[in-house]
Amino acid sequence: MQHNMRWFGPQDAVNLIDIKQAGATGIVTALHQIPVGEIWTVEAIQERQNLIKAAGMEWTVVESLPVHEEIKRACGDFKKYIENYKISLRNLAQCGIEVITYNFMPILDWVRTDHDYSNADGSKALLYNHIAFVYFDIHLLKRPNAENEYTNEQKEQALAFGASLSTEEKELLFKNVLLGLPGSKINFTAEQILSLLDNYKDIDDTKLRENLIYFLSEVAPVAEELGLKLAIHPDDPPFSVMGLPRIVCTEADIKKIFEAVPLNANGLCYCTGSLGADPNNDLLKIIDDFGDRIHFLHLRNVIREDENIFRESEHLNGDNPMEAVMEKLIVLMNNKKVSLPMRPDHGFLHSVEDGKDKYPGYSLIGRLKGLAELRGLEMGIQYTLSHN
Ligand code: CS2
Ligand code: MN
Repeated sequence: MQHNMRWFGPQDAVNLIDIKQAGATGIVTALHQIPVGEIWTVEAIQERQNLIKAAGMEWTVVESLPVHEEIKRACGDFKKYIENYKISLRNLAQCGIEVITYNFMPILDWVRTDHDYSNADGSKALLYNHIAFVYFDIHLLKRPNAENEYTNEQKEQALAFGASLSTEEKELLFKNVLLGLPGSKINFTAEQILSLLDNYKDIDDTKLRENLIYFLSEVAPVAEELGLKLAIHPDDPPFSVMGLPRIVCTEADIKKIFEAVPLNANGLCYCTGSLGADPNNDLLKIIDDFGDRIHFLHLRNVIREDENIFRESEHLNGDNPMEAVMEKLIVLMNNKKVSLPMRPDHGFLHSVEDGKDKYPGYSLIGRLKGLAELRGLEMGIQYTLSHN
């Protein structure tokens, strides 16, 4: 397994040297400064690559080469953006970067209602509470139609939840949900999000899937020819939010995507945290069924408190069977004689870094701990397997 950490680039408060000292050999990053849809030039890629090389590591995975909203909606200049995407892929291949992560979630990336959930030891974690989300959707965002999409019980619970919040807590909830895209620190405003949501009013799951398949039928052959591996990130949370279509939530969703464009380059970012938030997803079966198409690993854990709440937990302590996942991944890699890139995904915010300017989920210490634990688990399993 190849050990990586995400770095948001020169604007990241975490330095490359700290990532190196945390034990990572590879960096997962993106050119966040380039507007979505524009071409990543060889010069811009090499500039970032050189920074990483100078710190003694390698840029192993792109996360993400983002997909323009017009591609997701198949409208406007989407054909031009797909051509740009292909050029960026060619440029990345020219620079020797092989794994490209992306997602096909409309408008937002991951959604949490609480970015500062306090664990018993005082460290902080990201949490999603569906009742808080319902309150946000109906009473704070006031999305037209939201009322009709929830059950009476959910609406009552949401009202009671809202009544328990102070004005500041309501503002924080609003801000947490409408966090900008990874690498950006700009939150969406209500006006912005409502107008973006309106763009999706005629796009259901079937249509969004068609648009993804069209995109993949264009870019996956190019990736295949260039020896690149595309890795779609599952939706997080793995269900619809704000009435938006969602198409990468379950094993059945992944199967449809793989069958529609049957090329190895059309692969998965196996994110145990995102998939594991849905108890119906069998993480082990997904490896059994799609092992060949898993090109990148996001290893993290969640605790599903009840049907409404999940929160991020210690990497080896939660509802995901991490030991079994790790063993299966090692067997897969040993059989295929490959070393897949992995990163610990999110980590806790420990007190020592609290108050410092961090991207939520991307503190250094929390991820360092996750990486160290995962490496230890990997080494132990590898040792046991090779001595049996
Ligand atoms: C990441 C995602 O921070 C995270 O949870 O796993 O934001 C991921 O980078 C994107 O969805 C991939 O396109
Ligand atoms: Mn992930």
